[in-house]
Amino acid sequence: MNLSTSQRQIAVLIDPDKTDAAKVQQTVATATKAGVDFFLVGGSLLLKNNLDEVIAAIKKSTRKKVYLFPGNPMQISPKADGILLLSLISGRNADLLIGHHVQAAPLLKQAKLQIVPTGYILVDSGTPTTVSYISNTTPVPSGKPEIAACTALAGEQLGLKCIYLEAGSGAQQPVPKEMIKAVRKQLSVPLIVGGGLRSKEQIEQAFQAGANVVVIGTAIEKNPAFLQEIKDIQR
Ligand code: 1GP
Repeated sequence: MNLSTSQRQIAVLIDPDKTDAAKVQQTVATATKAGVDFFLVGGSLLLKNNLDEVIAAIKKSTRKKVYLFPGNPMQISPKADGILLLSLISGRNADLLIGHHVQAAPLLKQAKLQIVPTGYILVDSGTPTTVSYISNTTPVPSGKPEIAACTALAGEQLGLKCIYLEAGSGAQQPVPKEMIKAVRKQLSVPLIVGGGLRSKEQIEQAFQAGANVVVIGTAIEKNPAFLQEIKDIQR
């Protein structure tokens, strides 16, 4: 993955539970034509156990890179190009800070994936999201940009290579622009923003506030035609 603070990239999140091999090929082909930069694959549960199959289908439809965005340590596939190795630095759940990483380490080494050490910051979006429930952690209050900024800075000081500000998949409200700005001001590593982005304006606003990557999942699952609007996004 070529993450950089001077770029504005769009990533599409594919949840393998919400698609199948045929459907995903169509989505990915359309997304590639629309100028999407790379794909993330992962979900909270993976009820269908189809991770390898979905990544193989994506790879048939695009030459863009595919990165794992794992909801748990079982979601590792050597078919991907790399992995966002997430440490949930906004929470105080030891398993999500380091425990799962220990369990996954030997498998990850064998898989020879590009590893992107990522500080994952969960932000309150008004109502509980799957990630807040499953992670059993308290999100950063949305009106406290300074907490998010200090958390991101601590992550960078610990050596993490990027920060992901996450409102949660399907969030009612995306991460506020004031929080993106405050985090961007403190950071020198790339900033990924996702969760609840469902309009062209919200995505442009996230870029203007300082996001280097925006991640879109639910809006495309619900309305694949939204990919047409992505073409026109000001970057
Ligand atoms: C979730 O940030 C991603 O981890 C994408 O969220 O599904 O709300 O677009 P949405």
